[in-house]
Amino acid sequence: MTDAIGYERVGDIAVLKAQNPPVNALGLDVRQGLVDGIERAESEGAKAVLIYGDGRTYFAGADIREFGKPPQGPFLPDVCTRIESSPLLVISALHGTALGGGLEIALGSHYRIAVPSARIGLPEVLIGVMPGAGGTQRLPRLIGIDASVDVITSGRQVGAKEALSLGILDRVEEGEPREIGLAYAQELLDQGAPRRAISEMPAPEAVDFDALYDSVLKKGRGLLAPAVAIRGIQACCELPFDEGMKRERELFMELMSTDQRQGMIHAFFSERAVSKLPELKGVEPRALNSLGVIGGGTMGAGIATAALLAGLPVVMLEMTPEAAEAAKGRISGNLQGALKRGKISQEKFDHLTGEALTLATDYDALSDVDLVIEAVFEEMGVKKEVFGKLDAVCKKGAILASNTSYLDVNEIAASTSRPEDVIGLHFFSPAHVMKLLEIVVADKTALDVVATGFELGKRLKKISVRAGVCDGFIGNRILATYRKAADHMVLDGASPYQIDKALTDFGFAMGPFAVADLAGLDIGWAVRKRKRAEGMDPRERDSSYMDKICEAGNFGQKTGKGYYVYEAGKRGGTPNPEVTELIEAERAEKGITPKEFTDEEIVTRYMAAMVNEAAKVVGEGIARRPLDVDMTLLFGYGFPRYRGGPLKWADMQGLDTLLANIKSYAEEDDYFWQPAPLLEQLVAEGRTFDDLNKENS
Ligand code: 3H9
Repeated sequence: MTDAIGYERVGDIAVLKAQNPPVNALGLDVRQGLVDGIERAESEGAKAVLIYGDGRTYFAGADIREFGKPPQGPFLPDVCTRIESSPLLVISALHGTALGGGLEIALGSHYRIAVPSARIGLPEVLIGVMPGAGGTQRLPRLIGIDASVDVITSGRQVGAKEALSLGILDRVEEGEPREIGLAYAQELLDQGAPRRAISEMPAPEAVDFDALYDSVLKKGRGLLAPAVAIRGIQACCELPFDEGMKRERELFMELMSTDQRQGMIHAFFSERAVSKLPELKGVEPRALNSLGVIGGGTMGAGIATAALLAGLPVVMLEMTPEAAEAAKGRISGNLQGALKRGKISQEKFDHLTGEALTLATDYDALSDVDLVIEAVFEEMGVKKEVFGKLDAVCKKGAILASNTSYLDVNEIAASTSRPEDVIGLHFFSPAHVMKLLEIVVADKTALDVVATGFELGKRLKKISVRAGVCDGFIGNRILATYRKAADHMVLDGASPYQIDKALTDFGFAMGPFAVADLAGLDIGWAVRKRKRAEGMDPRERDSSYMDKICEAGNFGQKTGKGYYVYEAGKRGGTPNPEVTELIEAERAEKGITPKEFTDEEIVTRYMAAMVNEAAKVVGEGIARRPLDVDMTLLFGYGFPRYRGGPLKWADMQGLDTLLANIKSYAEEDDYFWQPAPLLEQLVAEGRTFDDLNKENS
């Protein structure tokens, strides 16, 4: 037997204990150990077998790190079948999370008991595959089609209570898994309970699976796995069990070979790796028991809301008592949302808007907080004034953070007497909803201040990404570039609507022009005016058609008109014909003969601009690793998760093809399309961005 499964005998019961920390993933040793354990129990004359997990959980699923490598037997579906076909009574006792292959082992068992805190599920679609060890064949036999479709296509975790009512569990009981499992097994033996093999139960009646497939595919916005899983459930209804298992395996292997699976698994591991920076190993964060927020607009109120929900008391500083009250109103409004969705109780709501939140108009109120985040007007002079005041009142060791989205954090830090305590914490609006947090590390920021930034991110349940100082940090800098590529395509002949459509078809949550309408066109307009006033490089392409839309007071969604026209009460907008006319006029004025762009060309150029700038961001050390860029785009910019992120996508396309595209675009416009030195280097050395991830994690 392998060490991954412990074996003991308690009377007639053979006990198999999974011991493969941290999550008892079903790697080769565990699978082999389970088979060996069942065989030993049978040969030693045990009457029942109890399977449970040591440590924090039952099996959390197949070992995802084995995916993409040649599979080695015993395979998981065979292990489940071996367990089920044992003449002994097999009982699984669940705690922690019984997910994916873990739940499939439990479904191969004849009886299932769990502790109340256990959660079960088939989350395979969330990593781009589908249940591949009988999940689509056994679950529908046990709980029917509707509930199976819900559990399998959502990948959600189901609590023990619900799982009991669905019929997935036979019993829920407080206690240690070993103890409750042993007692249950003994009880079943005493009763002479029969072996219950789910594979022998009748399959549910078939439904219109084609229609179900189509609707699930549509809902997945390009993600294939949930729809393909429907075909597995279909096989359960239409084929005998053994053939259904074969069909499931084929479908599983089909998904296993897709780029989507690679993208999703890259996202899974990267979202865990992103906050683990080699330089922070062993660095203790500073104390973090209270937070100050300066400025109670949408952003400041969102940050305060997130902090309150995470259990941190907040001091909210505003200019006047009226403004402070208005800030409190915004925070209460945000928390109302949480209250309505049942995330917090009325009592908690009262506490968070009561004693946990202090309103202030005097900087002295911040003298004792551990960390202050300013979210005031985005102007260097204003920021420096705020930091000067903070420097004067905050206690020694307090962390002074700016929520700036593009200003120079080094310059802000230099305006204080304690630059080592200054950091950028760039939240995304609405800050209590958006998952991304850019932690902007300035030249002199102390390591334990960086560690505290990550600690804050963890408590607020954010995906925290380390960024260096530059205009726009990681996300907004890359956004500015791919947005420009889209603008250039508009001047050259594509319409904003075709571009938005091509990119949402690619999987983005929204296209760049719909995003601009949402963010407010006044932002881009102000940037264009500033850049023109500062003097633009003559080689840089500029466009002014949207200025006219803005001059007429149209700033996008908030005014009802921008690239699109919005009607009250309707989701999304329709193309604004004025924009099309203005674009045509500008092309004529500039002497541009518009050309046709295919959707594919649009995506190729847009992505090339994104990847090229991302490679510059990594090459300059603004992002430590390619995966930091990937997670920024995924969690802050609506990049499709199933493509892994721009640099994972680039690896899968082939970096040489990408570089060749960039070089061909540079023949038209060598100012905008300067290839990133890092990209050229990787191509020359035959390496990938993922190689860099591995070398730097
Ligand atoms: C499957 O089962 C397919 C089958 O149907 C068919 C096969 C033929 N493998 O998340 P955490 C690591 S597909 C390998 O930080 P938490 C994780 O990377 C699988 N490693 O803890 C991390 O490592 P590190 C279906 C795994 O408490 C450490 O464990 N199952 C796996 O916040 C701790 O994880 C799933 O998709 C794995 N399966 O959350 C479940 N799982 O310390 C995926 C975790 O080096 N897992 N690791 O960073 C999860 O959802 C969460 O990890 C879990 C724990 C809820 C279990």
